[in-house]
Amino acid sequence: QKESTARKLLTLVIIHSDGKVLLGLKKRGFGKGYYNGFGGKVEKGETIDQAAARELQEESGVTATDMEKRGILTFHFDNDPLAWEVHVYYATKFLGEPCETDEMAPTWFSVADIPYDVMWSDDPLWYPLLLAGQQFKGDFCFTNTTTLTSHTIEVVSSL
Ligand code: 6OG
Repeated sequence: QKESTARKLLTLVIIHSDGKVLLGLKKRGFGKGYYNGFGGKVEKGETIDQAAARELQEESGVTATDMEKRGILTFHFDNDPLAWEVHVYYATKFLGEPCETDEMAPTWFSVADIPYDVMWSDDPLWYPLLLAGQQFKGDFCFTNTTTLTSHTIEVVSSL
């Protein structure tokens, strides 16, 4: 992606520990009612890595100690001229206990029970790559905010 392309930068952290994935039920704002990893917008003056750590802490109460970037997902919404570039991080180790916050109610799911029917429709397309340890880039077009109309996804050797 060209550096000059206007876009919004966001983060998303998935914790995978003991065969389970930590997801939060979003209680307010964008994606309310969906389970998702923890994340949000990158703020002025912080790096993308710092934003990922901050949003994870704010929304779940835990601090990941082995977080690695694994994917870059670009979302195009028909009602937003700016593309959303979501940097996806993966971690297996963390400090603290997940706790419910104003934004998210955290729950552990076995990999076989990941609730894709109450998640964004792009998720089943890239979670298997993430959980298999691969790095990936994806592009997704949505209409009416939540209907996925087209996508491309590729495994990459570096991000
Ligand atoms: P806040 O509004 O909470 O940031 N996000 C998406 N995650 C998935 N899995 N699929 C999508 O498909 C998404 N669009 C946005 C990025 C929004 C959070 O939601 C994620 C952020 O973690 C369209 O600050």
